[in-house]
Amino acid sequence: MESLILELHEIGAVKFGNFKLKSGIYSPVYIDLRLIVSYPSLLSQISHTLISSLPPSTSFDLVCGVPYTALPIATVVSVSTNIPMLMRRKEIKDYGTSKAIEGVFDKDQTCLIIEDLVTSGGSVLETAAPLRAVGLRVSDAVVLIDRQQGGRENLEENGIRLHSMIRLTDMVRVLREKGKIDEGVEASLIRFLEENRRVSVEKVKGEDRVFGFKERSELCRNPMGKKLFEVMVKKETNLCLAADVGTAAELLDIADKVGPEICMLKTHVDILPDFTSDFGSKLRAIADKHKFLIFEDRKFADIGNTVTMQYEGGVFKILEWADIINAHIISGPGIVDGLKLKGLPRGKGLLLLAEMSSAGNLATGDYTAAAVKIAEAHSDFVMGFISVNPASWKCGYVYPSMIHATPGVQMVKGGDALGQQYNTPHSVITERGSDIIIVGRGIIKAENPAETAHEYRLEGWKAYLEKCS
Ligand code: 5BU
Repeated sequence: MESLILELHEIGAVKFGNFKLKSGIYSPVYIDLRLIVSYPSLLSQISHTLISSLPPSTSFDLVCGVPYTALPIATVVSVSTNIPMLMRRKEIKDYGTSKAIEGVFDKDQTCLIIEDLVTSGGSVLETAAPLRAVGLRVSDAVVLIDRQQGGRENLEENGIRLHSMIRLTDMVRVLREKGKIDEGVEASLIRFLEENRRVSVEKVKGEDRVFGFKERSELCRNPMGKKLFEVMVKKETNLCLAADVGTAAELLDIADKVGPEICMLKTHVDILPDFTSDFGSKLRAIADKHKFLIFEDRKFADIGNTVTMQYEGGVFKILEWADIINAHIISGPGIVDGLKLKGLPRGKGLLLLAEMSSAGNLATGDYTAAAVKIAEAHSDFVMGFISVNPASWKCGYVYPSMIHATPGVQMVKGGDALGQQYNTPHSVITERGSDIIIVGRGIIKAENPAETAHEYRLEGWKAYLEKCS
């Protein structure tokens, strides 16, 4: 290890001074491992040592390097161990097959992530998300240098064990012992690490670009989530109409009028006095005509066994016609298992209620974080969340494949007499970090709902484009 550290210093991959990092903080040390491609024997030595430094209990079927610096390391590891490699695309092409993960794999295989340097762990998580989204297991990551600034803890919280070959403090100690740096530099580095013990993933990611809907559709494991992203991109709309009208006849009428403007139509089927068994097929015909998805806002909340019956049976037979449903997590993850049992074989999707829009609601903090955990453990069926302010969530990294839909939206901020709270489309999409605006009375009570829907659609989409740029 000593000779490796000395060689990295020798080639100028480790520099001391005052450097501005991606997170905005100043560091007395800068490490640039991109150089190693110019030193084949060093690259080979690093790759061999990385793999032999793993605990013997670490098992994996595939390796994947975090782009770009770790790609050559992963390649050498793959060639020398004969373990197949995958590649994660940073930019997803919009032609050809447009895959986020290149290479051959089976679902449920385990993939080891290889990285050159870890600070917060944000880059490892960005690679873990699309790997997990296609059904691979990611439980370990191996890194050449750990800057000891919270990466290990941030990754642990996301179910990834970090194995590091060299810790920054060890590297600095060796360099000082070998007379490459003096005690003052070592002391300033130790002070720096004390002061910057934990760089949050958000801080580092804050400077990263926002994933676009097209890219995110490639990351979806749930087919309905993928479809929704695709509809949004194709129709250029992130508007969902909450069709809370008095009768089924009125609902079908407004669905046809507003259909061209929306990506999704939200129903409360149990408020329709004239519901008949052909309601579903009539609404489906309109949805197919205008290419939007149907979301029944049923808010399931019971135990797994009961919700299977509520979903499939009764008068409404929601499973037959709704593309998307939602559920509270108050009863625990069994509710997702129950709904999944019926919905997944038919390609349906589920939104979990992570937050609510009404004043004084209890879906906050740890409850919201629990919804995220459950969603990520069931990302084959859960396509996203009902969210109100996902930008404020303190639960760390949320898969970009998860879609956020937000109710409580009107052109002006305010509320109703029964606790509903409204935010504007712009604030919901840009400041609050959501993807879809759900608008009810703002459209259905307007004089001309189709025209008003058009205005909401423009506002919502403009805000999305602004966020991307
Ligand atoms: P409004 O007319 O835009 O206030 O209608 C909002 C719709 O969204 C309505 O159908 C509610 O049932 C639904 N909703 C909500 O307002 N707040 C929530 O937290 C959830 C759903 Br979940």
